[in-house]
Amino acid sequence: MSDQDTPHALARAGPTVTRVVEAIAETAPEVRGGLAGRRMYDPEADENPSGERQLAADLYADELLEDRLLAIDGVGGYASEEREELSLADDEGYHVACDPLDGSSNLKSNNAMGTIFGVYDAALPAAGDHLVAAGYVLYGPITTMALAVDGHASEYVVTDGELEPDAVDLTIPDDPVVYGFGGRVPDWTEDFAAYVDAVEDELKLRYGGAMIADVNQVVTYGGVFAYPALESAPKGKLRLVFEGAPIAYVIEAAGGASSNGERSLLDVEADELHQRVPVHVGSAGYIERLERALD
Ligand code: P6P
Repeated sequence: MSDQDTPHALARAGPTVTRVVEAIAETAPEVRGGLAGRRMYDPEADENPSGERQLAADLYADELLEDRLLAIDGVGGYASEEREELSLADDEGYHVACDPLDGSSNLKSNNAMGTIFGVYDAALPAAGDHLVAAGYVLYGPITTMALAVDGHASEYVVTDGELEPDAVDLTIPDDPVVYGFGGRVPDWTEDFAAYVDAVEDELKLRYGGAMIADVNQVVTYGGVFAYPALESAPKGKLRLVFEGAPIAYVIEAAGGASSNGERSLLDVEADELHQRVPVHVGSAGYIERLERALD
């Protein structure tokens, strides 16, 4: 099948998943348009289930997505980083997990951020091997979506809420260029720090504080992103169900690899909805080296 005949990711999705992805794209202009007036912490909100203060923009995006996604026939549940419990619309159907505004702390500094989503064919919390689709909307200079369905990843430009295929076959380049590692250097474990010493001799630093913006650099240029286990936080910072597994699903569909330090993030059991996990994703060679370094 020639390239121009290769079906893009959304063309491989069934009717419900297609509607979920289209609804997230349709919501993107409203989310982006609502950011300017919502850069402050919501005075009524306290903290999200991970103990992080919530911006008005976090809650705004979360409410929009819950409303639009639970209205879709075939979607039984919605969960997000911003709310303690799962919202149920039906006792069957797909469960959609969202990080409504990943990297919202970048709003104050006007840097990139976005929405992460995962469509699970099981009740949440569920492991990444229950994902049937996953992706992220990136609010950068332009609004894009990276989407993976059935092991195939594509990139779209989102224009007025419509998806326009930009890269039908989204693949991590063979020659890695960039790296980005979260957490404070003194808080890295000795084994991870030794791995970084090698990587920083080979690649150049790209770290902006919003996972999907940093991951999108890795997808675009090749390399590795990690928010590793820390001495002060052995499980790292990022959430498995909302961030780690969906991003791993996209990265692995794009020909890369993921790891919690030992195995693919898609194979990590999900015992709690908001459980954290060390996240390492990117070019397969760097993930293999990471697992050897932490072994
Ligand atoms: P730090 C954003 O808050 C986030 O959850 C991820 O998007 C990002 O990778 C990480 O936290 C940034 O954390 O410690 O660098 O502020």
